[in-house]
Amino acid sequence: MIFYEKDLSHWIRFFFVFVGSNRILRSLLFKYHSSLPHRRASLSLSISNSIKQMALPNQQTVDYPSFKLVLVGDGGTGKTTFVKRHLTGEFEKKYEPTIGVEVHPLDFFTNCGKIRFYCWDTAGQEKFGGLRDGYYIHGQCAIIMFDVTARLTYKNVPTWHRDLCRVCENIPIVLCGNKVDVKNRQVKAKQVTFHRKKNLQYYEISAKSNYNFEKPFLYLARKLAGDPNLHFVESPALAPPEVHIDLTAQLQHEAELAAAASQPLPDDDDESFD
Ligand SMILES: Nc1nc2c(ncn2[C@@H]2O[C@H](COP(=O)(O)OP(=O)(O)OP(=O)(O)O)[C@@H](O)[C@H]2O)c(=O)[nH]1
Ligand SMILES: [Mg+2]
Repeated sequence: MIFYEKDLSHWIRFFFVFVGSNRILRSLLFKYHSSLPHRRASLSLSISNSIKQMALPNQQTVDYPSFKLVLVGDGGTGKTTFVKRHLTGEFEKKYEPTIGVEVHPLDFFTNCGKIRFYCWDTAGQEKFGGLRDGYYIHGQCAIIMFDVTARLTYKNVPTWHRDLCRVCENIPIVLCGNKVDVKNRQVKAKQVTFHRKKNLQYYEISAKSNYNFEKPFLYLARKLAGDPNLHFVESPALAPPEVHIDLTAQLQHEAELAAAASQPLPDDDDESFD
């Protein structure tokens, strides 16, 4: 009997591995999903265990609220570095290099209880893109990342946003400008205006120094819970900072960002920014 159960689970696993590695089957599955009426993210924490239906094979599900978070942006902007700062998120990572995504379960402790983000860290580079939009299906919130030291990565933000919104309508999205620890940044805080046009939240972050690490997650948790007062009661265990940020200079950037927010939006800033 024990043998039989082991055998059965072996075959089930084999089946999922086979399906997981079969691109044709996956794309058929994607087309099927795309044809379904879109499932909107609910604004209540209580519904969130619906993520169980979307967890990857052999991924552990939990009995507290959990949400699928899609992380997109150009290659090299620091998406993987960012999610890997959260140390406990590493314990059950699922890596599928053939289809270009890693899923990390990241837990946070709020005054309303524990919350989990299944963080779908997608490949930014075209050649490793895998299913691309296929990973966005059932996304309940998202982070779009660019690199403040590489202008092109900011210029490409509208494309990531458009592709994401085609699959996931009306989900809360945070735009993150990463690597603000670098002195000679190419995208100044006041030049970042895309979030204002699309009603996104924007944060300046530095994955390597942990600067503002929690901010995007807190914003998304509040939106998903429909509770603007939700707060974290415990800091997640983070990897020690690899670099240190010049806080005085960064506060200056943040002040410029705040000042720019009260200025009228440029007409076609996406095109004129180069
Ligand atoms: N200075 C600095 N470098 C960073 C930071 N975050 C990431 N990097 C570096 O940027 C490079 C790319 O980081 P990744 O995390 O692999 O980028 P990615 O967005 O996951 O790239 P793809 O997987 O190709 O989409 C690495 O060399 C990181 O060390 C940061 O906050 N500051
Ligand atoms: Mg990566």
